Amino acid sequence: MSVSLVLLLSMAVGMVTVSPVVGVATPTATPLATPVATVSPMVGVVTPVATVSPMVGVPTPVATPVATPVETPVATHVATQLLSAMYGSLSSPNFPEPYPRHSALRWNISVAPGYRLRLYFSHFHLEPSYLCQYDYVQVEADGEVLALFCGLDQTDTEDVPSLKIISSPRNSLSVFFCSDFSDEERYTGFLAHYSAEDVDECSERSDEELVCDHFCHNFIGGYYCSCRYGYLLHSDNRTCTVECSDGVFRERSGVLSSVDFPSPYPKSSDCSYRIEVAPGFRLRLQFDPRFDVEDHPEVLCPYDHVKVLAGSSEFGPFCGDRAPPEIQTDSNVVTVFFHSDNSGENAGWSLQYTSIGSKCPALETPPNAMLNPVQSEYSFKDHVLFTCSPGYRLLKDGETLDHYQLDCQSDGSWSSSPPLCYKTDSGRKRRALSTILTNHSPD
Ligand SMILES: [Ca+2]
Ligand SMILES: [Ca+2]
Ligand SMILES: [Ca+2]
Repeated sequence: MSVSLVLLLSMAVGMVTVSPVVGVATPTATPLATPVATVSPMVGVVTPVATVSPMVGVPTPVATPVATPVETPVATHVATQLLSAMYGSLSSPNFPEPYPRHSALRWNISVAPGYRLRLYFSHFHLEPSYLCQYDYVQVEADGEVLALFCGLDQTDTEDVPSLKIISSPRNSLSVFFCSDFSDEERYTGFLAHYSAEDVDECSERSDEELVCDHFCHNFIGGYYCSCRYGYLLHSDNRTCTVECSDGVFRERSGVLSSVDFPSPYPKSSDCSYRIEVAPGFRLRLQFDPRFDVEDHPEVLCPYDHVKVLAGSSEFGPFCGDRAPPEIQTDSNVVTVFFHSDNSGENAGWSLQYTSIGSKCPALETPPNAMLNPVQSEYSFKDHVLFTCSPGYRLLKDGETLDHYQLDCQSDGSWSSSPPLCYKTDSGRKRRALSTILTNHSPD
């Protein structure tokens, strides 16, 4: 029986022919089956992994072939059957009669995605052997061995299926049956049944992520997702996104935040918030300390981020759990961009914006003049009224005036240059009227 082991090992190490290992070249080394069923198809069909893995547990496999093979092995052709029905059965050759020696059969079962396969054996009667070296049934899925069975009863080294149900992780399953050269006893083989069953994707989560962002609906053969009111299902059919890019903030100050702040913000969303105040004002942004935007320990904001665009200046990207510092822009138009990817639960951000006018340069008080109001600094929309000390009158652009107003303009410049005060002369003819105007002028 070790000859079959030699055969399998020789296949595992990639040897194409059997005879050099066996050392007994006889005519019967040629396959007895159809000429097509030569050694090569066997080597080609039985993948090295599948062949080697049941052998892994064999102690000192190299030493075993030393036992002189008495019988000549016959290379076996692996007959492969493809099964795609939603249910069915499979059995050893000649079942319920004893199975022949030198058999190798494979059933590849595959159904539509959204199903998994259940397999169980209603009859199992194979030649027993230590670690199932001789005759065995191996169940595989996605290249992994799910089970290796042989024998009649469960032992320390042999596993029988009994009433066990084998479930495939996905929608395919492969069963491999192999019998070696010896059949000194009669074994009736096996009968197995399989059926496809729905995968409940909604209750089975993968990769720590919910299958659906909001609501999951299972159905036979698949599932679908839906979103809470106010959200839209993203084109990934999984995450729920929002419309968040319309509307312009025009008030001089205000608050804006990520959707649902401080509840987790929507996934797969690209939001832009535009703030637009009158020209001459400069916007200042102050983030709420409760800042929480998904980040990465090494890469700068690869998932979600906030960015601020103000004129030609860009601030950010910002992410993490620390609020960005106050942002003073030079612009009256600011756009706040917020991008979120398709995973994670983070509280988001909120910010308060204020606008301050452009500052005008400090004013020097001309001799004998008075300013009202007197401030340490003046900004857009501030006004300053000039008057002259008693006995003096204003002269501006060749005109004599009682007072003169300067406006701090949107671009941070004064509307004109300051006027001058000059001492009144002896124009007595107009004095009475001038005095009234100068001293009592209410405007
Ligand atoms: Ca056997
Ligand atoms: Ca389903
Ligand atoms: Ca995220």
